[in-house]
Amino acid sequence: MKKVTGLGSAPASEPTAPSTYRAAVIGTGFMGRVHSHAVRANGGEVVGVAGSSLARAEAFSASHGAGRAHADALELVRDPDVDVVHVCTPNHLHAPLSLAALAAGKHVVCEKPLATDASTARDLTRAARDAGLTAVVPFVYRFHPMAREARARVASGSVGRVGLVHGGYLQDWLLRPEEDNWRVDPAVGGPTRAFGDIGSHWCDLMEFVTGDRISSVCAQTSRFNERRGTDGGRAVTTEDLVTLQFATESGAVGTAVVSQVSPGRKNQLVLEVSGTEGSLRFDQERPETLWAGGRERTGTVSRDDPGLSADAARLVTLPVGHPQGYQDCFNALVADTGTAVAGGEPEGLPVFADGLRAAVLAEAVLVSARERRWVDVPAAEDHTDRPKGPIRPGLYE
Ligand code: NAI
Ligand code: SOE
Repeated sequence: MKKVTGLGSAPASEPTAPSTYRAAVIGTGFMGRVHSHAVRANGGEVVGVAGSSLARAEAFSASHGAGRAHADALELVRDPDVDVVHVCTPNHLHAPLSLAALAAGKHVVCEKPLATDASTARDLTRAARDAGLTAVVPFVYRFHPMAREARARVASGSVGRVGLVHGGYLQDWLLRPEEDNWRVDPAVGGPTRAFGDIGSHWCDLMEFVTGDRISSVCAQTSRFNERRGTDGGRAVTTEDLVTLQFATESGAVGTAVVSQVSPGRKNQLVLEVSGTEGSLRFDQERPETLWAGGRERTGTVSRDDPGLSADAARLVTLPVGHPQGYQDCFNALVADTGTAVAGGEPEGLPVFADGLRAAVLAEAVLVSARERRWVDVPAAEDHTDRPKGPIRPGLYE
């Protein structure tokens, strides 16, 4: 496994970076497990864990080797043995826990959505900037080698001028009225569900790959289920699906379909980009290849392509034919977080400014759907912790 790189390599005159990635994990569900694996895969340590109860934290600690179990998440956040706090809780707790971590001088990896409204996401982004700490939001699909390859090909100009971007993010785990989750409740998940939960990933990947930005949106939202839960359930106000039409700053047009109620679709994020010279299609359920279309020649690119870009190649950890996947993306995200903590500038690390961007887009989508009109998307106001590197020049300016 790849080790956290760069840790402990700071010059003697600068604050000493920790020699091990010492993490706190808050939340013991799906993401708590995935983040913990990623920390350990990088040679790091999960020194403590907190959940919704001490019993849950203890059970997680026992099964995942996660150090001390805490009843109080804030006590864990302030533990001097912790350098990086991973916030893996339901959405409404992201902002208070991240702010507490930054106030305690800790680096943060806060799950998406960074906050359930744009104003709070802006406060968090500013707090991270002012504290000078690494502050990451896991838009993790950026870490598939073939997504990076698509980005590099667009940036190199090999697909020409991009004029059309389309695709979607489809799931079915909330198809039936008896299927319920904390994400459905706006007080916990936030006012947008399908878009905030998964549409945000699609938009992040779309802007990351194209280096372009959505400048206006026209959205519709809808629901299959007006009530959810057992015994008649409760009234639902968050959307099951969203259709989105958009325009970009560079003049491209596009569409995206986002659904958590599409039978048979488990976690299908598809992004297709068409330029004047070629098309590219990435499917996160088939992430080992990138479809590359052209008038004269069409085929698939795989991880062992001799022309693979450096940024895609650096994320290849296994020989081709031995599939890499979702957990590998998180392992790479934590590796790059470790590099950033040590003062490095890893390419394409999604930071709080990207979480703010998603929150701004979410508000534009909700306004558009509610008022049944096109809505301009404001440019990102806060570009302090913008991703470094040559691929997205001017994007945050
Ligand atoms: P989950 O429901 O599996 O786990 C949430 C955990 O938070 C539970 O273990 C629960 O006990 C714990 N929790 C609840 N209240 C708490 C409190 N007061 N203090 C500490 N812990 C508390 O949810 P899942 O799927 O792990 O999602 C967590 C977050 O991660 C969400 O914000 C979600 O949007 C995000 N997520 C991101 C993904 C990505 O690809 N970046 C993938 C899946 C989820
Ligand atoms: C559920 O819709 C979920 O786990 C999201 O919360 C994640 O962000 C997405 O990556 C997978 O699906």
